Amino acid sequence: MNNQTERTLVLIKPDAVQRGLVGDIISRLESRGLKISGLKIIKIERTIAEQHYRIHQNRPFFPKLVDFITSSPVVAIVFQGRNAVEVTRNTMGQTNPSEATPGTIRGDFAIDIGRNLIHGSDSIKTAGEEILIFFTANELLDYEVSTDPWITEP
Ligand code: IDP
Ligand code: MG
Repeated sequence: MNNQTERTLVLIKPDAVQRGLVGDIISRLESRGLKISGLKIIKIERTIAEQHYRIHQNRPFFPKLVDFITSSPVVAIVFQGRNAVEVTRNTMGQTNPSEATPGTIRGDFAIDIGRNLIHGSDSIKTAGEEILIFFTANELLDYEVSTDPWITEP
């Protein structure tokens, strides 16, 4: 992985899995130019969810957030590419889907902050921590594809 490449954690949340939006969400991030480094479908355990969302542990919505994210399977993905953290965040759209710009995932498919379809790490530091919660090193691949120089200027 060259030093301009970042990795970020995406969780396609239970609402998106139940609504059949997994393919569309992956497709938007993939066609943006991000590469899948790791991917799996999992049912998140409560202790893992509490760890992942620990920054929000004192917020009133925390119990419902943990209930929701553990209620049904999620698709966990590590996306890799230049500015992967920022690119993923702006492809997702604002946290509250009612404020998210049309053209973003949340802006096109959601209306409720408690059903906003996707998680993406909010900084490079957070991404590093979150990836470790969901993936082991040998589950993450770094590989080249022939389109690399057509997506990212070397
Ligand atoms: P993010 O997912 O855009 O990074 P955060 O502020 O990190 O947003 O919040 C984590 C998740 O907690 C959100 O995606 C959303 O599902 C939920 N959440 C955040 N704020 C609220 C709220 O005010 N009410 C209900 N749920 C919320
Ligand atoms: Mg967040």
